[in-house]
Amino acid sequence: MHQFTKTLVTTALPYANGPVHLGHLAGVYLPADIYVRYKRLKGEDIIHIGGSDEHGVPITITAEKEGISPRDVVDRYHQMNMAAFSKCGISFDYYGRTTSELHHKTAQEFFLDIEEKGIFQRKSEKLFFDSRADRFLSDRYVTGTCPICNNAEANGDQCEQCGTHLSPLELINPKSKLSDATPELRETMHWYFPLGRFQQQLENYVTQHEEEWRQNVVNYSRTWLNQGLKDRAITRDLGWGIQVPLESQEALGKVLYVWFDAVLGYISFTREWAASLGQSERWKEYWQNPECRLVQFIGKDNVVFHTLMLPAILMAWNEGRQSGRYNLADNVPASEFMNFEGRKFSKSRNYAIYLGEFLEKFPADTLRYSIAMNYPENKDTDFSWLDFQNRTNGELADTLGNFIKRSVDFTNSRFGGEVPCDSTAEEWNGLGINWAESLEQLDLAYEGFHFREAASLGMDIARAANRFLTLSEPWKVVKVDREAAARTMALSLNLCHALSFALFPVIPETCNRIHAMLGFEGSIEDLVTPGKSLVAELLLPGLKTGHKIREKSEILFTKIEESDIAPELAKIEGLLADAVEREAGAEQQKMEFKPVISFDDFLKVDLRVARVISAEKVNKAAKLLKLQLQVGSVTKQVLAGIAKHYTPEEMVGKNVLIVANLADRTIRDEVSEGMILAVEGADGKLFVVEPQGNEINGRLIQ
Ligand code: B3M
Ligand code: ZN
Repeated sequence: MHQFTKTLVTTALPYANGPVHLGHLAGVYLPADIYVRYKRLKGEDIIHIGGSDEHGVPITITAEKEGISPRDVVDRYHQMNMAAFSKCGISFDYYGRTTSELHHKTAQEFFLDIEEKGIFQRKSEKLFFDSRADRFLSDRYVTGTCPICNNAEANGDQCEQCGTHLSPLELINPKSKLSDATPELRETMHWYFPLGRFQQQLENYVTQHEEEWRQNVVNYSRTWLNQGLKDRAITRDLGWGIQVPLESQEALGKVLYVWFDAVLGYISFTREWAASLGQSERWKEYWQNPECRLVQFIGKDNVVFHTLMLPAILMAWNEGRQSGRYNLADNVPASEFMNFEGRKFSKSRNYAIYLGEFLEKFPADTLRYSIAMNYPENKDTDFSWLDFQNRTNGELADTLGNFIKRSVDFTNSRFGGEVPCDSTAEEWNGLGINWAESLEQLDLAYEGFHFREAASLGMDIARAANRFLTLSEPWKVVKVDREAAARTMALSLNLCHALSFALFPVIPETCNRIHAMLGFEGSIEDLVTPGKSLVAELLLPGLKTGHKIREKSEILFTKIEESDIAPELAKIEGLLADAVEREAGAEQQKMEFKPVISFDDFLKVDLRVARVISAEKVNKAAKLLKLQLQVGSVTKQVLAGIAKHYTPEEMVGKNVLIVANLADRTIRDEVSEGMILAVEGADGKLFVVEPQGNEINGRLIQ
């Protein structure tokens, strides 16, 4: 394997349009921080770069909703999120913002370089325009009825009800969110990045890392690659963002697409970090140095932007360059999601626990520990208040806290606050822990991004230590065999010491307090020396005879009482009740009948029986089947949203009922020339209406 001498860690830039919640923390920021802190303890050269994503439609929509400017929105949430991260102990080396001057400059440099190489394409297309608001409407500004499930409030990019990705042009009865006007189509020109031009290079890149990357990361990337990479528009008609840096008329009013700019934020912020140290060229040691390993922590919904889009932009930049070439990510540890009391976090429904609010009530380390123990490494996990309470009380307070306090107190009361003797490796192993093995496992866990395992290993040591102290009963033994009690205390104190290092990346503040109780000045970070691994040295018996500990112990964790979490549980019940009500409301709405129509209106509907002669899935539309139907002597192609309920094979040969005179519609570049009828079962399963008998040519007798 490639020998790296440095590591650059980046974390996804949260949109500065709302407070970060525990889901964000669990998926991205805590794992990154644990990793970075561990590597720092090993004396490695590593930096953690993050910041706010301050452009794009999510910001302008929030601004419009609140009646304030986009600038106000980002100022507010940038500060708020930075403060919450800091309170949580997320130790960024730099936390930037994409509205900074240097970031604008960096993104524009990239745009110009790629433009000058002639890589971009320009394409004119018709997009929705709101003439009342005098603006082009990007996807999220259009709402309308979903062509697949009939949800009347589908967004222009996606229908939340059925999950289908849509384009605004596919919506039925589109409306502008800005003015409620029916938008019109207007021609506009945009710059496109031809991802397909890099198809082969990107395939090689993914293949190279296939062994190392998580399965979900490889899968998402492969799915895109297998479908063939398409051109992507990288400019928008929007008043908020980074200007397209060209003088020409056609660039007027156009900004870079937020994802094009945001992924470059990692680079700009590293430059700003270097400048803040007064070493303005130092960022190159991290970005343009093959000996630096790039690790990008993200959530699973951001995978392709990091494994395909950013790499393609960097490949375009690197093209034709001997020097000044950028590194591509070596690993992209994308997490699954952490749910909250069995449901998805949802900012729009306010179903979330916000990090800042949480930390006003409970200490950061209790949260860090609970979340590390529920790290969504390769499957979705759940955060619940009860689990949080149990872990804090049972594991942190009763096991770890209790062990440390008893060790310190008893040494003070019976051994004058000094380590009474040295301990030996044999004694350590007598605890049932093979020390060398534990060290290796811990290293593999932290280095391999298995943070739940790392935290568990630490807690296992605490459990074994606590049990050892209890069973050794030094408070009794000291009366008959002082030397034996001394050995117990020496070993216990050394275990406290070892624990303060083993668990430091997960619960740093607590470990620093243990460090202080053991009689050290300053914090554990102060011991870090470049090139010298504290882990290797200090996880072994390190406190020698005569080492003075602090006279006073402290309680590391206060137990969480039922009354502490009762208001939180009540709040969730309220939120859950709201959700259930909303769902019931939606159900009710479905049962309301549509306005009465005349008999003549009904006769306009031409219902026919048809036979399915072939059926297949539709690319990129998980819900759709493409059916070829025999209707009398004619064949028709119909797209039906039933792929979740029937396989193509099951459909072939069926008689179905269709509306044969419905106007054609184009969905996913495919024409649909009718609609088949289906009914919905109680659990949402669809059943197509299947007329019985062999007569399929007949018109339905109405
Ligand atoms: N802001 C999306 C998100 O918050 C986006 C990530 C940018 S990473 C360059 O999920
Ligand atoms: Zn839908």
